[in-house]
Amino acid sequence: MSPSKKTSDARQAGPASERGQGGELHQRAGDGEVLTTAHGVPVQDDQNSLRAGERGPTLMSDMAFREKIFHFDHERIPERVVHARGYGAHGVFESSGDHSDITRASLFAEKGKKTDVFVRFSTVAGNMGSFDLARDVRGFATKFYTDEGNWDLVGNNIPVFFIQDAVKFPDLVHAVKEEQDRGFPQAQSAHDTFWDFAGLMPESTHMTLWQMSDRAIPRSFRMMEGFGVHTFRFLTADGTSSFVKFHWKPKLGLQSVVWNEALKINGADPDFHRRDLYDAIESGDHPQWELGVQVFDDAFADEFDFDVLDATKIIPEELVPVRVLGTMTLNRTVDNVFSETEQVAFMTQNVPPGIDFSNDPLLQGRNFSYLDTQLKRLGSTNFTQLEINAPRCPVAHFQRDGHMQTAHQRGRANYEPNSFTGEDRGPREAGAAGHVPFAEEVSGTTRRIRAESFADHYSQARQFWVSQTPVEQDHIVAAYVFELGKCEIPAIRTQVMANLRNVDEQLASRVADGLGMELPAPSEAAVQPVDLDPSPAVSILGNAKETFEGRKLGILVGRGADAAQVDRLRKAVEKAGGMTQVVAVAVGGESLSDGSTLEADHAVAGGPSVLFDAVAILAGEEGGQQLADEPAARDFLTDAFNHFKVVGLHGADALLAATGLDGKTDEAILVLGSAEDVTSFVARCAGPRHWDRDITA
Ligand code: HDD
Repeated sequence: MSPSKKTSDARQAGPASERGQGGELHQRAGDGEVLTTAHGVPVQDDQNSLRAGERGPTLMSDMAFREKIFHFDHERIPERVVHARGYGAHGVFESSGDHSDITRASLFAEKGKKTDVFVRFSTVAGNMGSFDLARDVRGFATKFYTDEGNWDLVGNNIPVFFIQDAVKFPDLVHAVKEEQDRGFPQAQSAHDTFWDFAGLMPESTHMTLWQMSDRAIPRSFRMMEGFGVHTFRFLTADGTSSFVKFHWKPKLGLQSVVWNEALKINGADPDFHRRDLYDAIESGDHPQWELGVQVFDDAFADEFDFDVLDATKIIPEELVPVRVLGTMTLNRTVDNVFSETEQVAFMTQNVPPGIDFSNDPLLQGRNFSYLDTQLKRLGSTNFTQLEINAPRCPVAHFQRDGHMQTAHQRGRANYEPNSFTGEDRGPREAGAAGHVPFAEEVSGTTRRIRAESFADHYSQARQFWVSQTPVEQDHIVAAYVFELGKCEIPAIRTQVMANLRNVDEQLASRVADGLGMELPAPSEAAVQPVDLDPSPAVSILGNAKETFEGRKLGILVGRGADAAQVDRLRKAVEKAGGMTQVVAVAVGGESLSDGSTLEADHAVAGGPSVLFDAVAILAGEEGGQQLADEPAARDFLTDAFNHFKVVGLHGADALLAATGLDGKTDEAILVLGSAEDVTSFVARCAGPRHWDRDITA
């Protein structure tokens, strides 16, 4: 036996799927046919506890009952202090080439090289049982099981952060979570304490613009970008270093919902994002992202307008384009949410050889924090042995014992150096083959200080604002109005508005108008903001992809709807890479023109149009009036209209009249009478929402 094997943890080899197949490592319900206790003793009767006499007390000798309740009483572990609500999936990363010119990280060594991954998406502020479509940042954490150890890229869907120094993280999180004296609001930043903190911390202004944009209400995890946020380092085999910023780009492009829609989705389907990911993967529609890096050197860092160690700043892609390193595909849902998604432990400090840290003070603080939190959550230093966290390469060390030790660490020596040989010797350090940190010269006086180069808090916020399309700007204004409108203390609004005046006068006055307040004087800026060139890459709508791939059409059918047309629609959407669901007045289905009955996926009362990217309403002979008489069907159309969606209609005159929308047709409200109509409708669905629609009239 090799030394490394001898001292290895038990569960190192092969992907989880292979390891699980023998059944030795994890139990599945159904592995055995007989119900047993945790100790394997067959259970006689699981319906009745053991009692003395028919109506007498339960007996302490009923160990099966005692054990069952004991385990149940201890099922919960602490939820994550942030990012508590998350959803995970397995997948694979495939390198697009040999990237050894910039990093020796083995996963990027050759074209086609595959590395298993596990991804957990999350909201930040809400508790585990909160809803998916909160206005919030989304976590995008990826564990790469590389052949030189696990790499955790623990990022967000927004490329900047609220604070520059990790010492402020507990304050930020306390401010955004439920207020301590009342226990609400849940899963939202729209309350006094968050905006109080944000207003008093001008460095958060840039991120609040992103947070007020549609980035914070994504249509799907599959349709959002991810960012490593910080500047990291890459190191080549000869020790040459460059700075990098990580980017995930979804193959499906970026899509968001509108705010009124988000509010309604949270009621209609609080699990909207997790269901979407689950359904997509289970149906074989595996989402993909390209992983890329912006690579730059010290010379660029020195001449860039901002400090590359400041996590409240981006480096515009127009200045440093993203170099693609490979593609990630998520192709497998979890077997058990607790075992995998809940117990997965991401830590920024997990990097393999070839990847290293910069001195970003936020990153440095994170590297300290994540290990701590795993012990708190998972309860043992041996959390690395859980299948979801265990590396899939040899593991060999002299760390021993601890709660829930599952590895049988063999051999005699449990220390080094030692003079044993063979099986008793244990592993030795790797030297240059190990994780060699970047050799950086460090000097300076010990001080608690924020560098001057971190002082400009507004210029990039302004750059973000001017890089948005007018529609996106409208949404940002509306979001500030909504959020600040929820603050009860006027002085808090005033402070935020004073900061916004340093971002853009038009933005500030539009928000002030919306709030019905006077504009305060601008706050004093440590550094006067400057006008930077716009960065079109940060706009969602400006970069929209013309496709219906991965999206969903809701078909509301009325009694006697044209069966052939329903069929055509479903086929055309499928061909376009999308999916369809049928909605009817009753979930049992609806009778169609050919006498057949079409089963529905939703009754219209439970399947509102907010669940779909576009809708078609095929009313049919008797269905026109039937739908017009049904309040939920009227909402179905009205909401689709108000959310700027593409709508296809046939035989829906009575419904249009009942909703007051007759006479309000526009280019995104299409008639679905013929086969050709179906083709043009599905083509239009691939385009943008009809933002020009006048929903106020
Ligand atoms: Fe963090 C979780 C992302 C700053 C401390 N963070 C957590 C998760 C993500 C991020 C995606 C969830 C991981 C999962 O799904 O399990 N965090 C970020 C980003 C940050 C950031 C992109 C800034 C660029 N975080 C940050 C700071 C600190 C933390 C400055 C503390 C100093 N974060 C934590 C934590 C969490 C966490 C308390 C809670 C649960 C966990 O780690 O595993 O340690």
